[in-house]
Amino acid sequence: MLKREWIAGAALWLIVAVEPAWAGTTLDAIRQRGALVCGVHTGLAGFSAPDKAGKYAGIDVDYCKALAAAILGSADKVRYVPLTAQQRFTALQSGEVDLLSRNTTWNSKRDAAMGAVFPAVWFFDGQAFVINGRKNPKVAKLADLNKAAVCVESGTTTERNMADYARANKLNFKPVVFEGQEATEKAFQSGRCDAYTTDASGIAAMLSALPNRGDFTVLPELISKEPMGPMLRRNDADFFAVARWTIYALQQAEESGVTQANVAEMKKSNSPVVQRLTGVSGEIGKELGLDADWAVRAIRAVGNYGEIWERNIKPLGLARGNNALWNKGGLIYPMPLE
Ligand SMILES: N[C@@H](CCC(=O)N[C@@H](CS)C(=O)NCC(=O)O)C(=O)O
Repeated sequence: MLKREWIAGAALWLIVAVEPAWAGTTLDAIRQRGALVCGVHTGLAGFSAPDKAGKYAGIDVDYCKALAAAILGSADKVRYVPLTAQQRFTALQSGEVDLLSRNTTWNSKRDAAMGAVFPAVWFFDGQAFVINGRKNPKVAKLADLNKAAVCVESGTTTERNMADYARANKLNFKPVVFEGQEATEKAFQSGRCDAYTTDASGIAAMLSALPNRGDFTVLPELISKEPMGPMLRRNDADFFAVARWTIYALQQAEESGVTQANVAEMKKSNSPVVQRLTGVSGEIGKELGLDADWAVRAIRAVGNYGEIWERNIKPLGLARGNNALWNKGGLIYPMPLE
C-alpha cells in the first residue's frame, strides 16, 4: 500500500511541478464555476456521509460549506466528490477536486513528497484497535493481541503504523489487508480477524452504525498521531491562505464566544479580536482577496468550531480531548487574527 501511495505522490508532485499555470488560479476557477469542488469521504459518520435526505453532512463537509460561504457567499455552492482512500490523491492531483476534506493525515511524505500542502489541523486523531469483547473477553490491551490477525485497509497510514508499533513493542500482529473501508469492516465484523485497526474516529463511526455495538471494545492505546486536515495542491498561496484562515476563523470564533446565532450581534463587540474576525475593523478579508464579511458568512453557515464538533462528532461518543481549545486543555490553537 505504501508503494501505491508513493507512486500517486510522485505523480502528483510531477504534475504540480510542471504545471505552473495552476499557480494562484484555484480561487478564480472556483468563482468562475460558481462552486467549490470538495473531495470527501464516501460515508464516514460524523465526518462526511449522506444524511437521511441524501445530503452530505459531517465535520469535513462543514469545512467545505464554510469555505464556500467565505469565497462564494453561500454554503450551498459546493459540489461533493465522494472519494475512497485509494482514489483521493489522484483526484487532487488531476484537478478533479479543488481540495480534499477527507480524514487525511498530515505527514511529511504527503507534505514534502506529494506536491501537497495542509493549511492547518481540522481534527486531531490517533490510530486505535477494536475487538469483539463478547468473543474475546480477555483482550483488554494491545499486548493481549500478540499473534492476532488484524484487519487493516490499504492506501492509508494505518498498516505501517501497526508494523512500527509491533516492532518497537516486540509484538507480532498478522495484518490482513483489504482494499476499501467496507471490505475491511465487513471482514472484521464477520470474524475474519481478531481486531480491526484504523483511526479512532473511523472506529467510532463504524460502531455508531452497528446494532450490536455493545459487543465491541476499543482498546485504550492510541499508537500514532493522526493530525487530519484539508489537503491542497501546492503552488497556490492565495487559496492556501483562504483555506487556512477559514479554519482559524472558525476556531477563533469558538475561543471568542462568537456563535452561529450571535455572529451578527457580535459585530457590536468591544473586543478587538472579535471586531477583526467579523470585519468591523482591520483588513483581513481584503488581504485574503475576499470581502469584510467572509468569516461572518462562514460562522453563520456552520457555527464555530465547537458547534461543528457538538453537532457532528459528539453523537459518536468521542470526547473533545486534543480537539478542545488550547486554553481548555486541548491542541486547537487558532493563530492570531491581525
Ligand atoms: N487518516 C488516515 C486514514 C484515513 C482513511 O483513509 N481511513 C479509512 C478508514 S476510516 C477510510 O477512510 N476508508 C475509506 C475508503 O477507503 O473508502 C490516512 O490519512 O491515511
